[in-house]
Amino acid sequence: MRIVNQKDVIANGDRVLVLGLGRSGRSAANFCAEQGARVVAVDEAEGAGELESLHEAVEVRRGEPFPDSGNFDWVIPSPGIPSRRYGGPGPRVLGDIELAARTLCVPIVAVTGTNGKTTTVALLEALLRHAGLRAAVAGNVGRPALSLVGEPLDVAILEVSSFQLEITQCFAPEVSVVLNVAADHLDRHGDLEAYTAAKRRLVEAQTPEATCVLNADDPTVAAFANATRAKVSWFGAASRTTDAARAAWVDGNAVVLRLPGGEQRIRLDGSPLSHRHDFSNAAAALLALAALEVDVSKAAGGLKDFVGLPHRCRPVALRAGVSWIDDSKATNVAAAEAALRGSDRPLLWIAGGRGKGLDFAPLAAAARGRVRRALLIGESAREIETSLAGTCPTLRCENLDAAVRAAADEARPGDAVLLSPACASFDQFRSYAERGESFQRAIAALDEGAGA
Ligand code: UMA
Repeated sequence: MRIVNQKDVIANGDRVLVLGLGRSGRSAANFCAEQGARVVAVDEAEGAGELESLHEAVEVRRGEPFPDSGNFDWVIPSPGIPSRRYGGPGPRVLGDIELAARTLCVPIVAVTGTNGKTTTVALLEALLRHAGLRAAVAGNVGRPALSLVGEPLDVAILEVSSFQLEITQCFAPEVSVVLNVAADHLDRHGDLEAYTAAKRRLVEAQTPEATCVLNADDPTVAAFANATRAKVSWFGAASRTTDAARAAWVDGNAVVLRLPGGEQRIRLDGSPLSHRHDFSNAAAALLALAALEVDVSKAAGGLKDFVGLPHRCRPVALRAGVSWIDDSKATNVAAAEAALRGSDRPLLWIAGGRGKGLDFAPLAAAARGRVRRALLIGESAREIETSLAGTCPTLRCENLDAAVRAAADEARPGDAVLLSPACASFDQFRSYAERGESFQRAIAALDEGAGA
C-alpha cells in the first residue's frame, strides 16, 4: 500500500489551465476533464498535438500566447515549458507526475539522475515482473505518468527528469533512486546549483518510512542524504559503503547486496549489461527491489532475459576484429566520459554535435591513454578539439558518414569505434535515436562499399 497520504487535488468544477499539448499536456487535460474540471489547454504552436485523443470537454487553444494564470485554480505546465513562462513554481502549479502520484494507489519507485535513468527503470520493470509483480514504467521515458492511473498494477515505476521535479510540491515516492548528478540542461536551469536543486526535490518530501537509494561515489548525490527523512540505502564502491546497513557494490562481474538479514552476491554475467556504469545502475535497482520487500534472488533471475536499450553503449557491429559501439544517447559530457572510461579496447571515438553549454575539459582526462583518435563532427567539433589538445590526435569530419569512413580506415583489429557524442544531436539530426540509426546505416554502407 502507499504510505503517503493521498490528497484529492483537482475537484469537480475547478478551472484548470494546461500548458502545452504534447504527450504530458494531453494526458493531464484528459485526466482533469474526467474529474469534472473545466479545462483550457493552450499550446503556442499552431498545429500542436493530436487533438483526436482529447476529452471532448477540453477547450483547446492553439497558436495563442499563454493566458493569465491568475484566472485559474490550477496550472499544469508541460515539462518542456520553463517555469518563468507561467510565474514559477507555486502552490497552484502542479505537474503531471505529482498528479499521478496523488492518484495512484500502489507504491511508486521514482528514478532520477543525469545518466542511466531509462536503463535503470527498464531493469526494475523486468526484475519486478520476473518476481511475479505487475509493474509498468512511465514518466520521462515518453509514456505520461497519468496513463498508469487505472492500470492493474502492484508497483508503478516513474522516470523523472529535472524539468518534472522542478515544480513538485510534495511528491513523496515510497522508493527514490538518484543515480548521479552531472552538468546537463544548464540552458534550462541556468546553473548546476539550480539543476541539482531540482533533482534534490525527489527526496525532500519523502517520509521516514520511505527509502532513498543514493550513489555513495557521487558527492553531489551523497549530500542528498542530508535533505531527506527517508532511510538511505547506498550503492557505489565497497569502501564507501562499508558502514551502511543497506548497501550494494560492484565486485567483478557481480553485485554484492548487504541487507539487515545478511549479504548476497548477484552475478551479472549472462545479462546484456556490460559496462561498469550499468553494473552500478543494477546495484541501485537491486536496492530498490529490496526496499519494496521483493525477493531479490528471485527477481535477479530476470537479469539474463533483460534486453538492453538501443543507443546506449550497444555493440552494433563487429567487422574485421573491430567492434562498433553505438552510444548516441550520450548527449552530455558525463555520459561520454563514462563510456570512454568503461571501454577496455583502444578507441576511435566519434564525438560532437550541438553543445549544451557544458565544459568539455573533463573529456580530455577520460580520453587520455584510451583514444587513438577523436573524429569530431557538428557545431562543437572545434571546441572539443581545443579541449583535447595534447591528449590524443583529432580529425574534424564533415559529418557522421565521413567520420565512420575515417574510423574504418584507421581502425585495427582489437580496436573499438565508439560513437559517444557528448552533445545533443539537433544540429544534424532530429533526435539521438536518428543519429544512432544513421551511425548503424553508415557502418552497413562500409560493407556494401567493400563488396562493390
Ligand atoms: N510548448 C509551448 N510553449 C513552450 C514550450 C512548449 O507551447 O514554451 C508546447 C509545444 O508546442 C509542444 C508541447 O508544449 O506542443 C510540448 O511539451 P513538452 O516539451 O513538455 O513535450 P511532451 O510531449 O509533453 O513530453 C514531455 C517530456 N518532454 C520534455 O521534458 C521536453 C518528455 O520527455 C516526456 O517523455 C513526456 O512529457 C511524457 O512524460 C522527453 C525529454 O526530452 C523525452 N526529456 C528531457 C530529457 O530526457 O533530456 C528532460
